[in-house]
Amino acid sequence: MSVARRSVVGGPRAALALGLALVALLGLPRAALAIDLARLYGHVPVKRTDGESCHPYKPFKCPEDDTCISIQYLCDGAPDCREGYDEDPRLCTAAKRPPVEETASFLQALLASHGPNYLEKLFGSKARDALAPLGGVNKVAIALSESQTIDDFGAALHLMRSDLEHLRSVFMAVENGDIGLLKSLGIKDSELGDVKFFLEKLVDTGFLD
Ligand SMILES: [Ca+2]
Repeated sequence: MSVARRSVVGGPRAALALGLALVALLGLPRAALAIDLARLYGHVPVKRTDGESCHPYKPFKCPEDDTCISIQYLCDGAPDCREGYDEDPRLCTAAKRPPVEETASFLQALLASHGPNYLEKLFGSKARDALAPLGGVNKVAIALSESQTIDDFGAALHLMRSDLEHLRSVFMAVENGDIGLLKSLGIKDSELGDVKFFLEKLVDTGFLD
């Protein structure tokens, strides 16, 4: 997909000429011209040299260098930043997941409702004391956001194999539409919808692959 995009026939010069011709033909306003050209040139990263912030057309700044790229080139399968940061699997996985702060609030709400050891039912014995042995709620939320698969999640938090397999069985039950297992874990009827939605969102973004 991105390979085709990157082999624009005639290169940037021809693309510019085409863009100008189209603008002249259609009489597009200035703003449209700017957006058009930005998109045509989007595959050429801009190197910043003046220390100023990125141009609005290319708002994403690569962390390891001064290159700015268009949002469209994040996680598109082709590296644009030096070191390929824009294709970092953790970044690209997190982009598909609920925001970390949302996940953290969700876990906090379950702990507030059921007590500090409640999440042992999901994540196993290391999830007692409000997830302290796992590094705390935020660390677990970040791992849920960035881990491409449940095995990556287990590795990130050093979960025991048996705990990981239990968690996998919970996810698989949800994937198969079996909410009986969630109920058996003590999740309240009023929470079932949210818990199911949360787990499904992870499954939908490759957590069980
Ligand atoms: Ca890219």
